[in-house]
Amino acid sequence: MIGIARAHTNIALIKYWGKRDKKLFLPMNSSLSLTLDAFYTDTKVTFDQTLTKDTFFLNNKEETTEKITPFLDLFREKMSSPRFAKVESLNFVPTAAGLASSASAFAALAGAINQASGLHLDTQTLSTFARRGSGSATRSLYGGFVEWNKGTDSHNSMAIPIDDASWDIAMIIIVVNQAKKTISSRDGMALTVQTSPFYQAWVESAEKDLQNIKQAIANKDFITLGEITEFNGMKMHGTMLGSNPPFCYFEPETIIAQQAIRQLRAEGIPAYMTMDAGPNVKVLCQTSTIPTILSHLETLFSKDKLIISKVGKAMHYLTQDDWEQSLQSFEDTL
Ligand code: 2P0
Repeated sequence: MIGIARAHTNIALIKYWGKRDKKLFLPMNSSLSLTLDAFYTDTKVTFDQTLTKDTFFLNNKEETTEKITPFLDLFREKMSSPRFAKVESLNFVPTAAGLASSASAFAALAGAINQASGLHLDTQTLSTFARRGSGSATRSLYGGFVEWNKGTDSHNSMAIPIDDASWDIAMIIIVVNQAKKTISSRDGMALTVQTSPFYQAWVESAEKDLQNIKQAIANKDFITLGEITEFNGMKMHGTMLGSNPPFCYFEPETIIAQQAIRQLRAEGIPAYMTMDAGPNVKVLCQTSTIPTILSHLETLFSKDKLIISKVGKAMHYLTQDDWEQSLQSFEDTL
């Protein structure tokens, strides 16, 4: 009863910001993301009848199972002979990237449990389980452009693969600050839903953005894709400025990065930005323009603050040999 899976992280182009059901992780609006190749989590799950409790090792270090055990329970409810599990995870999302890893973490965990349990859930059903660990994990079950349809209930609030994004799409992450954020996205979105007078307008506008971005993807229209991405991300941050008390994730260097992207566009380079619950700036661009964009950004940021990612694949299962290799490459990065 062993399962091993890899899932990549994702960056939302149409953001998820607000829950209509906190327990079931049902979102207020549907969202859409790009799965990234550069950042992923490998997870091995072993159900073992000799264990007397769950255990969890993250990057070879034992951690609390307070988030893992309730997640395992969702699957154990369906298993004919539920057992405790040993969970081992290797996070290839460098702390230096300043990116949250909960999306790849819960998508990989869902995959590994699925294989170890023998439940053989299909990928869409699995995405509804990943959602219960962290909303953004819903989208990390698939590669390329992925929609998280908000659905009407817990069974159909799920991921839908939209396009494999194999048309010159890439992302550059500008690392402004890698420190842990002071307001978690979970708390930030809850405060926004409760207090921001802009929130209802956000929900309505995000649904329109989603329809428009899906059309742009269908047309492989990079400019429209980028314009909607930037418009949607900025609106999400606008709802936070209208919260009570107001809050903002931008830092001075966030603004410098934003100005650099606008400057690139003024020079005719198509590059568009999006920011999440933190100060880092993610630049949606075309693979072919990466050298030009980098040479401009390197005048403002050191090279180690600029991380390039191509498009990532769907969650997939790994062999024991793959796992040994992951352990080795993790050791090598230390
Ligand atoms: C997103 N974010 O769509 C949005 C945009 C951050 C800003 O999903 O409470 O860690 O675990 O469901 O998924 C980050 O929030 O929150 C997030 P929970 P999650 O990517």
